Amino acid sequence: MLKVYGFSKVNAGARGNTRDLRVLWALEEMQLPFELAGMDHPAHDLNTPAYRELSPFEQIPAIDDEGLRLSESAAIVVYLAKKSGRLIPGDLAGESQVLRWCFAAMNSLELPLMSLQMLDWVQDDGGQKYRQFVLGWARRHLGNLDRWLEGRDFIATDSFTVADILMAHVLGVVKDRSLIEPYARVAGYRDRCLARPAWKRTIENYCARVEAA
Ligand SMILES: N[C@@H](CCC(=O)N[C@@H](CS)C(=O)NCC(=O)O)C(=O)O
Repeated sequence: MLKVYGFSKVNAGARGNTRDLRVLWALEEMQLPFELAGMDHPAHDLNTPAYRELSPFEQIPAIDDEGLRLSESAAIVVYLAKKSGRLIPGDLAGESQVLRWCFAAMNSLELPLMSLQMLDWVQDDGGQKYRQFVLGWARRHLGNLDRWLEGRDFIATDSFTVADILMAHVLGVVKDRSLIEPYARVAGYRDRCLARPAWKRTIENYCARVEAA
């Protein structure tokens, strides 16, 4: 049985936004059976030699599928898509488009958006020059994403794929709504993905299960 390592307890600020949700959402879309291993972050469940075998950076999510051990949310959702034959096209050209947008979500978008969020967490007033730079970087990529979305419902192909799970999650965890709202197609795309019944079930189950530390 596929085993998924997700949080059972995590700090209140992160609860509801963590990256195990990407994997849980993909599994819900694919209707694949799995067993959940709940990990308590404050109790240091991630900082053991056994868990490091699965996840070298001691992070969530990770999976163990009958001995196939994988970390990195993007690698996991692509693996699950290929395993199930769902949420990824079967041909090389279509698969490449999905991979392209998985990388774009994890790199071109998550990097500036997460960096901005972290700068706001640390509230380092001396970092204003750097913050302005990162803000410009984020806005440039959001603007380009907005243009790409013209006439498109989904990011990589005509139908919903695992690239949309990653991209919608990256956009959805941005706390500062005013950052995304000027990009109407990006905001509409995010809302369209997050309105999917499988996401709603995923986040509901997560909130019922995961404790806030
Ligand atoms: N690139 C990794 C990042 C994983 C990650 O940052 N996980 C966070 C939770 S969302 C984590 O486990 N944080 C706990 C820690 O670093 O101690 C992925 O996409 O899976």
